[in-house]
Amino acid sequence: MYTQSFSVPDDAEGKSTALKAVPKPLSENEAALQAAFDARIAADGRIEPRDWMPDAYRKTLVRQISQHAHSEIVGMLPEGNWISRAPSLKRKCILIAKVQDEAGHGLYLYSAAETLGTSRDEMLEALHSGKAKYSSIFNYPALNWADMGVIGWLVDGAAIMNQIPLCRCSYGPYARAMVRVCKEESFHQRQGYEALLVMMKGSQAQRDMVQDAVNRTWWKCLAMFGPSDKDSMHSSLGMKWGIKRLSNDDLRQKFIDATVPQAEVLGVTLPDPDLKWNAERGHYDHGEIDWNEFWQTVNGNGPMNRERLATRVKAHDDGAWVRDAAIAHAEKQRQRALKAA
Ligand code: FAQ
Repeated sequence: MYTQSFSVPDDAEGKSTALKAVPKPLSENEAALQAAFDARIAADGRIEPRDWMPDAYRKTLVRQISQHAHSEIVGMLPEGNWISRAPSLKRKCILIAKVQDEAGHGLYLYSAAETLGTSRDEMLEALHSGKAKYSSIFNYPALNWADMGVIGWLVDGAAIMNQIPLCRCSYGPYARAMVRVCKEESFHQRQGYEALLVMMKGSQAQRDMVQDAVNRTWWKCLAMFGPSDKDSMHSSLGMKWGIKRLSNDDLRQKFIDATVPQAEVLGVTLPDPDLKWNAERGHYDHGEIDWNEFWQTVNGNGPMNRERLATRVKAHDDGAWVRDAAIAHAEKQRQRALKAA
């Protein structure tokens, strides 16, 4: 349903514009480095960890990649809760594999952020103290088994739509991590859709469960793409630097256009009375997202924010012995290697 063949025009607006504001005058050497950076970005080249980069570019990447990593590992929690209640061995195996994949995505992303000079401990401390953000979608409860299918279909579907353009992000380690993540997310999306197709062929109670999960999740998924373009404070620099390739609203629209026909095949109703095909625009029109609720959730006051953070902190604390053991093992191996040398 979603593929990595999606491409972004090479003449994306504003991409070749050089950095506008520089806080203090640059030395001759810094000016040359800045010019080389600007030229690389303008030519759609990749920036690698050892390359010089402006502080603001580094900071933006650390912010976005670490938030993305946090979303992957907090995103394990709603599905992790359902592993013990999966309705069959097959569904349990699939769910375990999916949740494990999300941990792997977190790992690739933390590693990508580490290449920018931020330690894993610093990032986790920011998450656990509530300073760092993670995707709003994971602050809502998963109430029935159909939520597992809907998370795959809609949440992973929205995540892929946002992540495919990131495969062409200007920062090499982030772009490369995204290629693998998107391949795995594609499996996640398909398994969710397939689980829902099976439920929709089952009893009326199963169909009602699917519709209920769709009703609760649809609007939250649309909000995953972030505030509308006029309120998105980071978009213009993100686009200029080739980190973001498409705007929040454009990605949201692409997701809606791709998802409506899938909902029709599935036989569910998307809970938006204003959702209508607009032949003139060549897109679906849709209703307004409740931005007040979105910001409440982003700022820590959604239905599950406190519980998700408490569970994450407990998991981290409970895992201290594993980290200690891994460090002790690595030290033992280092000593052995030293002795043998
Ligand atoms: N939730 O100026 P913008 C997944 C914040 S992965 C919370 O538009 P930007 C896999 C934003 O950070 C899902 N906060 O910001 C999975 C900023 O706050 P700050 C995660 C949000 O960066 C599936 C402020 O609002 N994906 O689901 C949200 O240009 C199933 C202003 O926003 C990524 O992270 C939100 N929804 O655009 C796992 C993709 N939206 O930092 C398990 C990478 C915005 O100033 C199960 N990230 N904010 O404090 C991005 O593409 C971008 O960062 C955006 C936001 C598009 C999310």
